[in-house]
Amino acid sequence: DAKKEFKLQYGAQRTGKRTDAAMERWRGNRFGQFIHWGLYAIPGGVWNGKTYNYAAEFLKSSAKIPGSTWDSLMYQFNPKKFSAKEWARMAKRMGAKYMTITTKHHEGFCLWPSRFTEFNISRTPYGKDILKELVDAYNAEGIDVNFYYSVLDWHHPDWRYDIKSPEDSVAFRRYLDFAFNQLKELATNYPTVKAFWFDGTWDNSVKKNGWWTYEVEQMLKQVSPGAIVNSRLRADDRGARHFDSNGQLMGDYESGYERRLPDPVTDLKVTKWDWEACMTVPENQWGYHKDWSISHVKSPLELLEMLVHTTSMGGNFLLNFGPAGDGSIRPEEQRIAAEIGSWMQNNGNVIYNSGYAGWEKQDWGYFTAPSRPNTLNMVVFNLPVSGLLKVKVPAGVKISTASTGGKKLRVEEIAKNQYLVHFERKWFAMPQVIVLETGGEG
Ligand code: FHN
Repeated sequence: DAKKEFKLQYGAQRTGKRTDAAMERWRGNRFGQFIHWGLYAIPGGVWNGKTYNYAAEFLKSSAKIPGSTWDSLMYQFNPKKFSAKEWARMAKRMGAKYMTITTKHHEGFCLWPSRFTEFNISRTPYGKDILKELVDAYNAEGIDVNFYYSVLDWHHPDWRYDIKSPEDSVAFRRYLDFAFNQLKELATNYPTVKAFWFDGTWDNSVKKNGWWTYEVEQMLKQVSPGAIVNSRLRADDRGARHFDSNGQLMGDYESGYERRLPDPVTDLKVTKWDWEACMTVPENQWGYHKDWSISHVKSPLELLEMLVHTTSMGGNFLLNFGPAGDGSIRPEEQRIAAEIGSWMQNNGNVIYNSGYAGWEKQDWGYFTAPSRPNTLNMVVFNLPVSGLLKVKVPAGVKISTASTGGKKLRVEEIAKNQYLVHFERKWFAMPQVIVLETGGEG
């Protein structure tokens, strides 16, 4: 049955993964820190004494706050405890290799002194270019910086959710020019930026203007050679998002996994392309919320398991932090960074430059494949009480050795394509890594 191919002007630009150095670096980084910071950090989910349980960065809409009231929060933005260097050091200790920051979230407030709107950092009591401080501090720690940009904009008068009249179309065209100019400004003024992370692109207005998403992608790559763009930006001629109407990924990597991960058994299709999952610590809070008792707060180990799970399927993991309005980072987030970091310090090699092994998912945890041939890592989260780990290998593959921390473990072939690795009968506080050396047919 012949599948209909659509002729598209604004569809995917490429089939298969990008293989240039910038993309290899992005892929090898594997672990990133997401930062949501804006005016919403000041009220932190609480308005006139009332706590709103929905996402703190949506407070303006949940508490039905008039635009002018919300916008005047700008005159309170003065983060006395902010230190870009401390944030960057914390990210470094956690093992993050890149950081993605909200230059502008849905509220429309800009963390950089944009010449296209007055609703920006330069008009706050803080006054300085906080984005530049962050870029410099993170880059100095060797961490790549990427820019999050919300196309949806609650502040701009020309933003439209849909185009229902000629007036809408004229206004929205002005908005698209504004956003294009802002993005060009970001790419020009912060030349070390590595990637652009688009959000707020799901409305009909954007879907009806796929050409614009295409042109933005082209422009960013011209101004900032090597720039990487997420699939969330893109819509094609027919309004298809992420994947074009012919099923091809648009942008450089897939960014649809939000607060969820692909299933390691049934969603293996993701291993065919680059992808990134973004994750919150509480259930659904990206910006700072004062009260974290309103939902489950993930533990460092739950998050670490998600990082390993993501690596095992060839994806990047972007873990969100929501600093407070005063620029401090809450103790829960600091603990997460410290605990993940202590494990990453010894075991980061099973994450960085590692990916999908092509072996079946097994009960004790995850495989990750380093770039070195004939080597695989087992990252053990669920150690059986017997201390014996069953390893099912693909047909024709042999395990020659298994070791942990340089110490050899006994490996026993117990059936066709099945081995037993004799590990310890002991309780471990953190996941253990076993390195397998494998051989081919023989
Ligand atoms: O509405 C936003 C949300 O605040 C947050 O920025 C996330 C991050 O992926 N994106 C949107 C929801 O998809």
